[in-house]
Amino acid sequence: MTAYRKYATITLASLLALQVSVAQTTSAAPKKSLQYGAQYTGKRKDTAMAKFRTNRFGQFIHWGLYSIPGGIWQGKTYNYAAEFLKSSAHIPTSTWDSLQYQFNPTKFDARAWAKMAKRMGVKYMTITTKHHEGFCLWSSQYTNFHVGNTPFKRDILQELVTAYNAEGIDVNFYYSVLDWHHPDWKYDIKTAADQTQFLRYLDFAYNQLKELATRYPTVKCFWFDGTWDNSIKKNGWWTLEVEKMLKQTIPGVIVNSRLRADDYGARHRDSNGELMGDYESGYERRLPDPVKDLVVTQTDWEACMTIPENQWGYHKDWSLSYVKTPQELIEMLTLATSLGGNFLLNFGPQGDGAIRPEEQQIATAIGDWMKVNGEAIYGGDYAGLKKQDWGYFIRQPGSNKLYMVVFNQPLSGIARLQLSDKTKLLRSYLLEAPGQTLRWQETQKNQYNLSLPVLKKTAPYVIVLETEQGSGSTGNYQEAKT
Ligand code: FHN
Repeated sequence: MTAYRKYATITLASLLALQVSVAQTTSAAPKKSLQYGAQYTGKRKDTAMAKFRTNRFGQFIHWGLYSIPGGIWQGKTYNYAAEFLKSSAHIPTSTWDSLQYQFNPTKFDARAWAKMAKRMGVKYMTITTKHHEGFCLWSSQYTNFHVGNTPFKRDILQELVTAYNAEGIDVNFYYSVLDWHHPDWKYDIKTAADQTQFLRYLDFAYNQLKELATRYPTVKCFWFDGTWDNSIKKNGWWTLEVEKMLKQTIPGVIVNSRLRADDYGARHRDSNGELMGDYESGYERRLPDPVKDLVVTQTDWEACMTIPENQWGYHKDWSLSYVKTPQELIEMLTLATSLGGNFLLNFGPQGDGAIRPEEQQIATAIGDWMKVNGEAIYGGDYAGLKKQDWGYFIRQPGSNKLYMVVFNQPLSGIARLQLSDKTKLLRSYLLEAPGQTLRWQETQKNQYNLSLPVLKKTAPYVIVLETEQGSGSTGNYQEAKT
């Protein structure tokens, strides 16, 4: 028996008795004693996590056999996520898997992808090493269903890791535990035979993950997905063993919240409400509410986003849904930063390895903005100030600078700033024109009216507030008597 599997002999009775439901945790409820719950609380304080946190902006890449048909099968267009075409079009596994022999992305150029990503301003990239279809972008020794057994043959993961790292961009690995190809995958566990079979799959996945961590030691994070089925919820022990193995193999490596299931099948947060994994990765195609969701500031988190409404893999026809503009995506990145989170923007390369023109144009537009304004984003964090209509406050920890990213220019030309106590405004200027200082007037205690520049802007702009901490307001302001 694989040594790590000391927990695997949990009795079938306990498996079947497991009520796979997320226990509603209230603060009044006594803490449950958990074997597979959160291993720590709060934010990691180490340098590897600090780097992930200050990166703020990442590129997600979904690339696999699904990129070849691009959402169209036997002449019919399927308006659902292209990486789900196998199920949308009810394609038999044997037919789908034969796409392996068509995989020959002659236009794939890892260095060109990395240069585009650098130009866009991302600091990390997360690549689908294996998506739900089970096809591996590396020559895994644990399956034949991989890039080595295609006309292309080359080690795509190695080329991407080398090219992106050469551009100073960290590489993270997405890994789908859900695997449509593997004969031992199970969606649920109903019998002892089910568990015996599923343990064979869990060994396979464990070995693949150890292979990835050993073969590509510069990888910074494992981004798990496809762990929502009961079969995983009933094997929470395995999820903890995987996390421990990865962190022993690559000290400092980061694991997202989608891997773990606790003793009761709770995911993301354990049955005591504590986050499992190193950051919350449940914000998918949505962002937290800047006012209601301040709980996000208690842990690290990341929102992942598609450019069309719901296409992760390449879809040939983007006219089927709304496609977000660079400005909308810049606002999402800014919002995430203002709440102390990361933003992971998805690209779906074509089956031939080229990046579609629409994605290249978006990458360039965002990169143009980041070149001027990235200082506000990289390392930016929640400022602890009330959300304002004109846009977002961002704090740079360790500096006396506050950033205002203005999306909605007030008609009054004035931005009313309520800074925190003991914060005095010293100077304000446009980030893109530091010599252009802005006028302001203190109107109330720690409250300032800032005169905004009259700008004919078609893109958001950033104002820098240089402050002095520790000194309060200068004026003697009469507190209202009510
Ligand atoms: O089913 C997958 C989907 O294809 C995509 O990979 C996203 C990315 O977060 N995750 C799952 C849907 O939640």
